[in-house]
Amino acid sequence: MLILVHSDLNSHGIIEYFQKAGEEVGCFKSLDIPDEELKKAEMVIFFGDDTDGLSQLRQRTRSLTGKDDVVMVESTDNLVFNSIMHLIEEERRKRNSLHLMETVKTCTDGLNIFVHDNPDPDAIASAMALEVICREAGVVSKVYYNGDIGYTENETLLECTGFKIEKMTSEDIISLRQEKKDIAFVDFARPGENNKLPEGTVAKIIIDHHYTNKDVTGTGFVDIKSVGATSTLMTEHLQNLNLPVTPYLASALLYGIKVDTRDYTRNIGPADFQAIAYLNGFADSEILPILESVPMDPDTIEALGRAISNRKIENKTMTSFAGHINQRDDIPQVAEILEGERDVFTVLVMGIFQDTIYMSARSKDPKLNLGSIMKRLYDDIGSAGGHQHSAGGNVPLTEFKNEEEAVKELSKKFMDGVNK
Ligand SMILES: [Mn+2]
Repeated sequence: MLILVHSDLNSHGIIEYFQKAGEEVGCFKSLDIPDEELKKAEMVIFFGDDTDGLSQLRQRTRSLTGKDDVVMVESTDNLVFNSIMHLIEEERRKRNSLHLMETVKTCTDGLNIFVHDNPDPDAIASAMALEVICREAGVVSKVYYNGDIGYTENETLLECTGFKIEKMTSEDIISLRQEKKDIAFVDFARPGENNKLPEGTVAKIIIDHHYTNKDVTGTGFVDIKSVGATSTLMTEHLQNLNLPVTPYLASALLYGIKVDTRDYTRNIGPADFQAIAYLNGFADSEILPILESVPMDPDTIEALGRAISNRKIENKTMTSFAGHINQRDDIPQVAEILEGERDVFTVLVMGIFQDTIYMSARSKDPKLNLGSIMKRLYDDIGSAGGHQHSAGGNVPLTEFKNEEEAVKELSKKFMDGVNK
Protein backbone atom coordinates (compact mmCIF):
# COMPACT_ATOMS: atom_id res chain seq x y z
CA MET A 1 0.00 0.00 0.00
CA LEU A 2 1.09 3.49 -0.85
CA ILE A 3 0.39 6.24 1.67
CA LEU A 4 0.56 9.95 0.98
CA VAL A 5 0.56 12.24 4.01
CA HIS A 6 -0.19 15.90 4.54
CA SER A 7 -1.32 16.43 1.08
CA ASP A 8 -4.18 17.63 -0.93
CA LEU A 9 -3.35 15.15 -3.63
CA ASN A 10 -6.88 13.78 -3.69
CA SER A 11 -7.74 16.62 -5.95
CA HIS A 12 -4.87 15.94 -8.34
CA GLY A 13 -6.08 12.63 -9.64
CA ILE A 14 -3.34 10.63 -7.91
CA ILE A 15 -5.77 8.45 -5.95
CA GLU A 16 -7.78 7.71 -9.09
CA TYR A 17 -4.59 6.92 -10.99
CA PHE A 18 -3.50 4.22 -8.55
CA GLN A 19 -6.99 2.90 -8.02
CA LYS A 20 -7.39 2.43 -11.76
CA ALA A 21 -4.12 0.52 -11.78
CA GLY A 22 -5.61 -1.73 -9.06
CA GLU A 23 -3.24 -0.45 -6.37
CA GLU A 24 -4.18 0.37 -2.82
CA VAL A 25 -3.42 3.94 -1.90
CA GLY A 26 -4.24 6.06 1.11
CA CYS A 27 -4.16 9.80 1.39
CA PHE A 28 -4.10 11.59 4.75
CA LYS A 29 -4.11 15.25 5.51
CA SER A 30 -2.83 14.78 9.04
CA LEU A 31 -0.66 12.29 10.89
CA ASP A 32 -3.67 10.40 12.24
CA ILE A 33 -3.03 7.36 10.14
CA PRO A 34 -4.59 4.22 11.63
CA ASP A 35 -2.07 1.61 12.75
CA GLU A 36 -3.53 -1.07 10.49
CA GLU A 37 -2.97 1.14 7.41
CA LEU A 38 0.55 2.09 8.43
CA LYS A 39 1.45 -1.57 9.00
CA LYS A 40 0.66 -2.38 5.37
CA ALA A 41 2.63 0.54 3.97
CA GLU A 42 5.15 -0.13 1.23
CA MET A 43 6.00 3.56 1.01
CA VAL A 44 4.84 6.58 3.00
CA ILE A 45 5.47 9.85 1.27
CA PHE A 46 5.44 12.82 3.57
CA PHE A 47 5.05 16.21 1.94
CA GLY A 48 6.12 19.31 3.79
CA ASP A 49 8.69 20.67 6.21
CA ASP A 50 7.23 19.64 9.61
CA THR A 51 10.36 18.01 11.04
CA ASP A 52 8.78 17.06 14.40
CA GLY A 53 5.82 15.46 12.65
CA LEU A 54 8.16 13.64 10.33
CA SER A 55 10.30 12.14 13.09
CA GLN A 56 7.17 11.01 14.98
CA LEU A 57 5.86 9.37 11.82
CA ARG A 58 9.23 7.66 11.24
CA GLN A 59 9.26 6.26 14.79
CA ARG A 60 5.70 4.98 14.55
CA THR A 61 6.26 3.39 11.17
CA ARG A 62 9.49 1.76 12.33
CA SER A 63 7.82 0.20 15.37
CA LEU A 64 4.83 -0.98 13.35
CA THR A 65 6.68 -2.37 10.32
CA GLY A 66 10.10 -3.07 11.77
CA LYS A 67 11.62 -1.32 8.74
CA ASP A 68 13.66 1.88 8.50
CA ASP A 69 13.17 2.82 4.92
CA VAL A 70 9.40 3.15 4.60
CA VAL A 71 9.01 6.90 5.08
CA MET A 72 10.19 9.30 2.42
CA VAL A 73 10.07 13.06 2.60
CA GLU A 74 9.54 15.54 -0.20
CA SER A 75 9.31 19.25 0.19
CA THR A 76 6.31 20.61 -1.67
CA ASP A 77 8.37 23.63 -2.66
CA ASN A 78 10.92 21.34 -4.31
CA LEU A 79 8.21 19.43 -6.06
CA VAL A 80 6.68 22.56 -7.50
CA PHE A 81 10.12 24.00 -8.34
CA ASN A 82 11.18 20.90 -10.25
CA SER A 83 7.93 20.65 -12.17
CA ILE A 84 8.06 24.28 -13.15
CA MET A 85 11.70 24.06 -14.25
CA HIS A 86 10.88 20.98 -16.28
CA LEU A 87 7.95 22.77 -17.87
CA ILE A 88 10.07 25.80 -18.78
CA GLU A 89 12.83 23.64 -20.23
CA GLU A 90 10.39 21.62 -22.34
CA GLU A 91 8.70 24.76 -23.55
CA ARG A 92 12.03 26.35 -24.51
CA ARG A 93 13.03 23.26 -26.44
CA LYS A 94 9.74 23.21 -28.28
CA ARG A 95 10.03 26.90 -29.09
CA ASN A 96 13.57 26.37 -30.34
CA SER A 97 12.30 23.74 -32.78
CA LEU A 98 9.39 25.95 -33.79
CA HIS A 99 11.92 28.72 -34.43
CA LEU A 100 13.79 26.30 -36.72
CA MET A 101 10.55 25.52 -38.55
CA GLU A 102 9.69 29.22 -38.87
CA THR A 103 13.19 29.98 -40.17
CA VAL A 104 12.93 27.17 -42.74
CA LYS A 105 9.59 28.59 -43.85
CA THR A 106 11.24 31.93 -44.63
CA CYS A 107 13.52 30.22 -47.18
CA THR A 108 10.97 30.77 -49.91
CA ASP A 109 13.51 30.49 -52.75
CA GLY A 110 14.74 27.16 -51.44
CA LEU A 111 17.39 25.97 -49.01
CA ASN A 112 20.82 24.62 -49.91
CA ILE A 113 21.97 22.36 -47.13
CA PHE A 114 25.74 21.90 -46.82
CA VAL A 115 27.44 19.15 -44.87
CA HIS A 116 31.19 19.14 -44.17
CA ASP A 117 33.76 17.66 -46.52
CA ASN A 118 33.85 13.88 -46.72
CA PRO A 119 30.58 13.66 -44.83
CA ASP A 120 30.20 11.00 -42.18
CA PRO A 121 26.98 9.14 -41.25
CA ASP A 122 26.10 11.82 -38.67
CA ALA A 123 26.29 14.62 -41.24
CA ILE A 124 24.29 12.66 -43.80
CA ALA A 125 21.57 11.55 -41.37
CA SER A 126 21.26 15.10 -40.01
CA ALA A 127 20.88 16.51 -43.52
CA MET A 128 18.19 13.88 -44.19
CA ALA A 129 16.33 15.05 -41.09
CA LEU A 130 16.58 18.72 -42.11
CA GLU A 131 15.14 17.78 -45.51
CA VAL A 132 12.13 16.26 -43.72
CA ILE A 133 11.60 19.59 -41.96
CA CYS A 134 11.94 21.44 -45.30
CA ARG A 135 9.40 19.14 -46.92
CA GLU A 136 6.99 19.79 -44.06
CA ALA A 137 7.53 23.54 -44.49
CA GLY A 138 6.97 23.27 -48.24
CA VAL A 139 10.51 24.47 -48.95
CA VAL A 140 12.60 22.98 -51.77
CA SER A 141 15.96 21.77 -50.49
CA LYS A 142 19.11 20.20 -51.84
CA VAL A 143 22.04 18.71 -49.94
CA TYR A 144 25.63 19.35 -51.03
CA TYR A 145 28.99 17.97 -50.00
CA ASN A 146 32.60 18.09 -51.05
CA GLY A 147 35.33 15.51 -51.07
CA ASP A 148 34.41 11.84 -50.87
CA ILE A 149 31.41 10.05 -49.52
CA GLY A 150 34.15 7.75 -48.27
CA TYR A 151 33.27 5.28 -45.57
CA THR A 152 31.63 2.38 -47.37
CA GLU A 153 28.84 2.47 -44.79
CA ASN A 154 27.89 5.89 -46.15
CA GLU A 155 27.33 4.35 -49.55
CA THR A 156 25.15 1.68 -47.96
CA LEU A 157 23.25 4.39 -46.10
CA LEU A 158 22.62 6.35 -49.30
CA GLU A 159 21.71 3.28 -51.31
CA CYS A 160 19.29 2.00 -48.66
CA THR A 161 17.55 5.30 -48.08
CA GLY A 162 17.52 6.59 -51.66
CA PHE A 163 18.69 9.89 -50.17
CA LYS A 164 20.27 12.23 -52.73
CA ILE A 165 23.33 14.30 -51.95
CA GLU A 166 25.15 16.32 -54.59
CA LYS A 167 28.88 16.62 -54.94
CA MET A 168 29.88 20.23 -55.52
CA THR A 169 32.36 21.50 -58.02
CA SER A 170 34.11 24.85 -57.60
CA GLU A 171 31.91 26.30 -60.36
CA ASP A 172 28.94 25.13 -58.35
CA ILE A 173 30.12 27.13 -55.36
CA ILE A 174 30.22 30.30 -57.43
CA SER A 175 26.81 29.75 -59.00
CA LEU A 176 25.30 28.68 -55.69
CA ARG A 177 26.42 31.92 -54.14
CA GLN A 178 24.74 33.84 -56.91
CA GLU A 179 21.48 32.01 -56.38
CA LYS A 180 18.99 33.53 -54.03
CA LYS A 181 18.59 30.30 -52.10
CA ASP A 182 19.30 30.33 -48.40
CA ILE A 183 22.07 28.26 -46.89
CA ALA A 184 22.21 25.81 -44.00
CA PHE A 185 25.36 24.37 -42.37
CA VAL A 186 24.87 20.94 -40.89
CA ASP A 187 27.46 19.23 -38.66
CA PHE A 188 29.86 22.17 -39.10
CA ALA A 189 29.55 25.85 -38.30
CA ARG A 190 32.20 27.90 -40.05
CA PRO A 191 32.63 28.37 -43.80
CA GLY A 192 36.05 27.23 -45.00
CA GLU A 193 36.67 24.93 -42.04
CA ASN A 194 36.44 21.33 -43.19
CA ASN A 195 34.42 22.52 -46.19
CA LYS A 196 35.10 24.36 -49.43
CA LEU A 197 32.68 27.21 -48.86
CA PRO A 198 34.31 30.61 -49.28
CA GLU A 199 34.90 32.52 -46.06
CA GLY A 200 32.14 34.99 -45.46
CA THR A 201 29.44 32.62 -46.68
CA VAL A 202 26.46 33.40 -44.48
CA ALA A 203 24.21 30.60 -43.33
CA LYS A 204 20.64 31.23 -42.27
CA ILE A 205 20.59 27.93 -40.38
CA ILE A 206 23.48 26.36 -38.46
CA ILE A 207 23.07 23.07 -36.61
CA ASP A 208 26.22 21.56 -35.15
CA HIS A 209 27.58 19.76 -32.11
CA HIS A 210 31.30 20.54 -32.32
CA TYR A 211 32.58 21.86 -29.03
CA THR A 212 35.03 24.20 -30.75
CA ASN A 213 32.16 25.98 -32.55
CA LYS A 214 30.11 26.71 -29.43
CA ASP A 215 30.60 30.46 -29.71
CA VAL A 216 29.43 30.78 -33.33
CA THR A 217 26.48 33.12 -33.64
CA GLY A 218 24.25 33.98 -36.57
CA THR A 219 21.20 35.91 -37.59
CA GLY A 220 18.78 33.09 -38.42
CA PHE A 221 18.59 29.84 -36.50
CA VAL A 222 21.73 28.67 -34.72
CA ASP A 223 21.68 25.49 -32.68
CA ILE A 224 25.13 24.52 -31.46
CA LYS A 225 25.20 22.25 -28.44
CA SER A 226 28.02 20.08 -27.22
CA VAL A 227 26.24 16.73 -27.55
CA GLY A 228 27.42 13.43 -29.04
CA ALA A 229 26.12 13.99 -32.54
CA THR A 230 24.22 16.46 -34.72
CA SER A 231 21.79 13.56 -35.22
CA THR A 232 20.83 14.01 -31.55
CA LEU A 233 19.90 17.66 -32.15
CA MET A 234 17.97 16.76 -35.30
CA THR A 235 16.09 14.00 -33.47
CA GLU A 236 15.01 16.53 -30.82
CA HIS A 237 13.68 18.83 -33.54
CA LEU A 238 11.77 16.03 -35.27
CA GLN A 239 10.32 15.00 -31.92
CA ASN A 240 9.38 18.53 -30.83
CA LEU A 241 7.78 19.24 -34.20
CA ASN A 242 5.98 15.92 -34.10
CA LEU A 243 7.24 14.99 -37.56
CA PRO A 244 7.09 11.45 -38.90
CA VAL A 245 10.33 9.46 -38.66
CA THR A 246 10.56 6.64 -41.19
CA PRO A 247 12.36 3.45 -40.16
CA TYR A 248 15.23 4.37 -42.51
CA LEU A 249 15.60 7.89 -41.16
CA ALA A 250 15.46 6.56 -37.59
CA SER A 251 18.14 3.99 -38.38
CA ALA A 252 20.29 6.59 -40.15
CA LEU A 253 20.10 8.94 -37.14
CA LEU A 254 20.81 6.10 -34.73
CA TYR A 255 23.76 5.15 -36.85
CA GLY A 256 24.96 8.77 -36.92
CA ILE A 257 24.91 8.86 -33.10
CA LYS A 258 26.61 5.47 -32.87
CA VAL A 259 29.47 6.39 -35.20
CA ASP A 260 30.02 9.90 -33.81
CA THR A 261 30.09 8.69 -30.22
CA ARG A 262 32.23 5.79 -31.27
CA ASP A 263 29.83 3.11 -30.13
CA TYR A 264 28.42 5.26 -27.31
CA THR A 265 31.77 5.84 -25.59
CA ARG A 266 32.76 9.34 -26.70
CA ASN A 267 31.08 12.68 -25.83
CA ILE A 268 27.82 10.90 -25.05
CA GLY A 269 25.31 12.39 -22.61
CA PRO A 270 21.67 12.35 -21.48
CA ALA A 271 20.44 14.14 -24.62
CA ASP A 272 21.97 11.44 -26.83
CA PHE A 273 20.42 8.66 -24.77
CA GLN A 274 17.05 10.39 -24.96
CA ALA A 275 17.35 10.67 -28.73
CA ILE A 276 18.33 7.00 -28.97
CA ALA A 277 15.31 6.00 -26.86
CA TYR A 278 13.01 8.07 -29.06
CA LEU A 279 14.46 6.76 -32.33
CA ASN A 280 14.25 3.17 -31.15
CA GLY A 281 10.51 3.47 -31.31
CA PHE A 282 10.72 4.04 -35.07
CA ALA A 283 13.76 2.07 -36.16
CA ASP A 284 13.56 -1.27 -37.86
CA SER A 285 15.86 -3.67 -36.06
CA GLU A 286 16.92 -5.16 -39.37
CA ILE A 287 18.09 -1.94 -40.98
CA LEU A 288 20.79 -0.92 -38.52
CA PRO A 289 22.82 -4.13 -38.93
CA ILE A 290 22.67 -3.63 -42.72
CA LEU A 291 24.07 -0.12 -42.35
CA GLU A 292 26.78 -1.42 -40.05
CA SER A 293 27.88 -4.47 -41.97
CA VAL A 294 30.64 -2.84 -43.87
CA PRO A 295 33.19 -4.86 -45.76
CA MET A 296 36.55 -3.15 -45.69
CA ASP A 297 37.78 -1.83 -49.00
CA PRO A 298 40.96 -3.51 -50.34
CA ASP A 299 42.55 -0.05 -50.72
CA THR A 300 41.96 0.63 -47.04
CA ILE A 301 43.59 -2.69 -46.15
CA GLU A 302 46.61 -1.72 -48.28
CA ALA A 303 46.80 1.70 -46.61
CA LEU A 304 46.54 0.02 -43.22
CA GLY A 305 49.41 -2.33 -44.16
CA ARG A 306 51.66 0.59 -45.10
CA ALA A 307 50.67 2.53 -41.99
CA ILE A 308 51.46 -0.48 -39.79
CA SER A 309 54.97 -0.83 -41.16
CA ASN A 310 55.68 2.91 -41.06
CA ARG A 311 54.45 3.57 -37.54
CA LYS A 312 56.69 5.25 -35.00
CA ILE A 313 55.85 5.34 -31.31
CA GLU A 314 57.25 7.75 -28.74
CA ASN A 315 55.73 8.52 -25.33
CA LYS A 316 52.55 6.55 -26.12
CA THR A 317 52.08 8.70 -29.23
CA MET A 318 52.14 7.11 -32.67
CA THR A 319 52.66 8.81 -35.99
CA SER A 320 52.48 6.95 -39.26
CA PHE A 321 52.40 7.46 -42.99
CA ALA A 322 49.99 5.40 -45.09
CA GLY A 323 51.58 6.48 -48.39
CA HIS A 324 49.56 7.43 -51.46
CA ILE A 325 45.92 6.63 -50.98
CA ASN A 326 43.04 6.28 -53.42
CA GLN A 327 40.39 7.62 -51.10
CA ARG A 328 40.82 10.22 -48.46
CA ASP A 329 38.65 8.36 -45.98
CA ASP A 330 41.15 5.53 -45.66
CA ILE A 331 43.07 7.77 -43.29
CA PRO A 332 40.52 8.10 -40.44
CA GLN A 333 39.72 4.40 -40.71
CA VAL A 334 43.39 3.47 -40.41
CA ALA A 335 43.85 5.90 -37.50
CA GLU A 336 40.94 4.33 -35.66
CA ILE A 337 42.37 0.85 -36.05
CA LEU A 338 45.90 1.87 -35.02
CA GLU A 339 44.63 3.69 -31.93
CA GLY A 340 43.70 0.23 -30.68
CA GLU A 341 47.34 -0.75 -30.17
CA ARG A 342 48.13 -1.44 -26.54
CA ASP A 343 50.01 1.35 -24.75
CA VAL A 344 49.27 3.80 -27.53
CA PHE A 345 47.18 6.77 -26.45
CA THR A 346 47.34 9.14 -29.37
CA VAL A 347 47.68 8.51 -33.08
CA LEU A 348 48.34 10.63 -36.16
CA VAL A 349 48.03 8.97 -39.56
CA MET A 350 48.98 10.78 -42.76
CA GLY A 351 48.32 9.92 -46.38
CA ILE A 352 48.77 11.65 -49.71
CA PHE A 353 45.84 12.19 -52.02
CA GLN A 354 45.98 14.50 -55.03
CA ASP A 355 48.87 16.79 -53.99
CA THR A 356 47.57 17.16 -50.47
CA ILE A 357 48.68 15.43 -47.33
CA TYR A 358 45.69 14.37 -45.25
CA MET A 359 45.90 13.74 -41.52
CA SER A 360 43.66 12.01 -39.04
CA ALA A 361 44.30 12.03 -35.32
CA ARG A 362 42.69 9.97 -32.58
CA SER A 363 43.30 9.93 -28.86
CA LYS A 364 42.22 8.13 -25.72
CA ASP A 365 44.00 10.68 -23.52
CA PRO A 366 41.34 12.57 -21.54
CA LYS A 367 43.70 15.52 -20.99
CA LEU A 368 44.14 16.28 -24.68
CA ASN A 369 41.90 18.33 -26.90
CA LEU A 370 42.97 17.11 -30.32
CA GLY A 371 40.65 19.48 -32.17
CA SER A 372 42.39 22.55 -30.78
CA ILE A 373 45.86 20.96 -30.97
CA MET A 374 45.42 20.15 -34.66
CA LYS A 375 44.03 23.60 -35.34
CA ARG A 376 46.95 25.25 -33.55
CA LEU A 377 49.58 23.08 -35.26
CA TYR A 378 48.39 22.99 -38.84
CA ASP A 379 45.71 25.54 -39.50
CA ASP A 380 48.18 28.23 -40.60
CA ILE A 381 49.62 26.01 -43.37
CA GLY A 382 46.42 24.16 -44.27
CA SER A 383 43.16 23.45 -42.58
CA ALA A 384 42.63 21.46 -39.38
CA GLY A 385 40.28 21.00 -36.45
CA GLY A 386 37.75 18.62 -34.96
CA HIS A 387 36.59 17.07 -31.71
CA GLN A 388 38.40 16.50 -28.44
CA HIS A 389 39.33 12.89 -29.22
CA SER A 390 39.15 12.85 -32.98
CA ALA A 391 40.42 15.46 -35.36
CA GLY A 392 41.76 15.88 -38.84
CA GLY A 393 43.37 18.24 -41.25
CA ASN A 394 45.14 18.64 -44.53
CA VAL A 395 48.07 20.60 -45.88
CA PRO A 396 48.97 21.11 -49.55
CA LEU A 397 52.26 19.41 -50.49
CA THR A 398 53.47 22.71 -51.97
CA GLU A 399 54.17 23.77 -48.37
CA PHE A 400 57.09 21.33 -48.27
CA LYS A 401 60.30 20.49 -50.15
CA ASN A 402 59.08 16.97 -50.90
CA GLU A 403 56.80 14.24 -49.60
CA GLU A 404 59.42 12.84 -47.25
CA GLU A 405 59.96 16.26 -45.67
CA ALA A 406 56.21 16.75 -45.37
CA VAL A 407 55.76 13.53 -43.39
CA LYS A 408 58.78 14.29 -41.24
CA GLU A 409 57.75 17.85 -40.43
CA LEU A 410 54.10 17.08 -39.75
CA SER A 411 55.01 14.11 -37.50
CA LYS A 412 57.52 16.15 -35.54
CA LYS A 413 55.03 18.97 -35.04
CA PHE A 414 52.48 16.44 -33.78
CA MET A 415 54.88 14.68 -31.39
CA ASP A 416 56.01 18.04 -29.97
CA GLY A 417 52.49 19.48 -29.87
CA VAL A 418 50.97 16.48 -28.08
CA ASN A 419 53.80 15.86 -25.61
CA LYS A 420 54.61 19.40 -24.62
MN1 LIG B 1 28.98 14.93 -36.19
